[in-house]
Amino acid sequence: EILVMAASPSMSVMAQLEQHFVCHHVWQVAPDGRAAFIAGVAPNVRGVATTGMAGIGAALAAQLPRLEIVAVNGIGVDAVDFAALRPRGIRVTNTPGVLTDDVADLAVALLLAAARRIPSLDRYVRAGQWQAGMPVKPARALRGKVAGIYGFGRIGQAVAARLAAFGLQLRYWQPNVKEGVTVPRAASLLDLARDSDYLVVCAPGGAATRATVDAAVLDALGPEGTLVNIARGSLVDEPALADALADGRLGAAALDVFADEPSVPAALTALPNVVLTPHVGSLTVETRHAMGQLVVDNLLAHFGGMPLLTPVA
Ligand code: 8YV
Repeated sequence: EILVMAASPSMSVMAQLEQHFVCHHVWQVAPDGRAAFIAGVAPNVRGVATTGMAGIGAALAAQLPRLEIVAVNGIGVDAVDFAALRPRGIRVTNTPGVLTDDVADLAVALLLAAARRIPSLDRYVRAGQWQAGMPVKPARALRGKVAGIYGFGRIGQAVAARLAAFGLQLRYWQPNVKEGVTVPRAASLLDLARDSDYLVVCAPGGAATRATVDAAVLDALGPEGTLVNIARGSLVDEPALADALADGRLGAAALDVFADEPSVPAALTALPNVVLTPHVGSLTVETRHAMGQLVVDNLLAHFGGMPLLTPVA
């Protein structure tokens, strides 16, 4: 029996889960009834299929005495409480690789949307301001500018490859040196921000990166700088970001992820120089199918006594 925390948009994935497992669909239950629902089925649950954002906390894990595997439908495992799972030998899988291109595409789309002010120009056209002859301020060209990539894993490198085609110069920073790449590494995150016109956050969430994009980093990025975040909201000091944008100490921000999803601070939604999307980096038909298939295949491998396809070390 498995707990399914969220629906997959892939019908085939949902059908396969139903075919192979007794599924308890937590997402079908109204939020205020979920605790009782889980308590009712908990004794027989041996697997959990969850999202990158929801993960699994210590409280839920403690409720599931027969839990063997947690299959995360995402790359980020920052919401998985490994301290609660490891002593019990509970295995964790995620979905690396299959979402890289779509997440990188969204990072570039957000960067372009902020740079060319597409959302506010869309509002301008719809509001009839073009016909009214209202002036449009010219944007800044991308070519020759510097994009700094914070976190140079699969997604960071895919973002860099795309941005190179726009004539942007590239730098990256992460704590460990990436071997075999031609993009230069900055000496620190602060240096990366200082050198960059665009800072693209592609690093994992979790305690090690929490609020590392702080007021000092945002000030280093500066009044002509733009922050793009497709990783986790936890990496950014959100109140400091809203202040920097409101004061004009930071030029713009384009954000797919937030500290406390699905709430987005009013201080951000009120600003015109902010582009917002609701955590949709991997939300394409193709990628969500591939992610869901990995969830299914990892669960089948585990319960079939086979090696996991994509275990988290
Ligand atoms: C999804 C994600 O939002 O991969 C991740 O870490 O955050 C996203 O792909 C989520 O995990 C979908 O289940």
